[in-house]
Amino acid sequence: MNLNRYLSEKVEVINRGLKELLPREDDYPQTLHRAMHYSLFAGGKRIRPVLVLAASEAVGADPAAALNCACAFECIHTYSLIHDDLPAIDNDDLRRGRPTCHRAFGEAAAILAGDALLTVAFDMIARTETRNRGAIVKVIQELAKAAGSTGMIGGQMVDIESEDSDIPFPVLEYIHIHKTGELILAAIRCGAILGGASKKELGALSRFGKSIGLAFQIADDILDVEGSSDEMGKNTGGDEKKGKATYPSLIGLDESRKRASELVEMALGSLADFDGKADPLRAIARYIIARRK
Ligand code: GRG
Repeated sequence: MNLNRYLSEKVEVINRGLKELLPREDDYPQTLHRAMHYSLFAGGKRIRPVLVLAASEAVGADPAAALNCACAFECIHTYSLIHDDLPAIDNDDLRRGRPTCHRAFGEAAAILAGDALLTVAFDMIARTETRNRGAIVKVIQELAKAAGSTGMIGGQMVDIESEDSDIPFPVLEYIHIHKTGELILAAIRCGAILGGASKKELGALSRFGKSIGLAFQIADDILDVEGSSDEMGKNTGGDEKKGKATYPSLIGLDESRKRASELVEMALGSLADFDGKADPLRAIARYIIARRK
């Protein structure tokens, strides 16, 4: 399958969905809505929403029913980037190839734009047109848990508390799984749930999601060492400067690459019982460690 074509088709659908579901840029209060649009439409890869749609397809469903949910994942991801870049956290100037939200709009507007993106995400899911309201409640629960204190925010907290200290490997793994892995896993689970996955399919897709979620953050650590700031659209080398524990800093670059490849192989193994409809998921898993941005 042609992954580039698949990704660009899906990104177009997702961007159209986001524009329809979000308040417009010129809606009052304009500063807030402009800041939300500025960060959302800055050219992110849209991996999480694409995973929602691809998981739905893998279980044989029409991905259109999962579009609102896909857009919600991108809103939550973008909010996390805006807040992560703030002076109180990473204090970064560049994101997705342009000045960070707080550099462009000021710190207060950036905090509020992040808050508003987090909130609107749940509204988007609630607005899904479906008779299966049970699935909607389940998806809201999955997303809230993955984004909250026992998921992404929890991982971020431990990450911040671990700066400039020698942490043991299990703590590093906790950070990666929670800060990044949980949202990726939830994107896949939510797409599958909305697509009507059986218990067995959901179990296999969850194993797939856990493996690629961790592989994604290991690849991100490697790219922070080896990637170019131009391609990444953000300043690389920041982990070392900030004294962050990463896979390369704890186990070295070669071992990190090996671990990421093993995780992708494990992910592909989890899809053994799926037919060609899971090919986009297979291709995304391989892309996660091959990407340059
Ligand atoms: C509430 C103040 C406050 C802060 C929260 C939740 C949070 C801060 C941060 C989340 C943690 C985070 C940013 C993890 C990094 C995950 C990661 C690898 C991001 C990059 O994702 P890509 O490569 O980026 O998918 P694009 O730009 O392509 O979407």
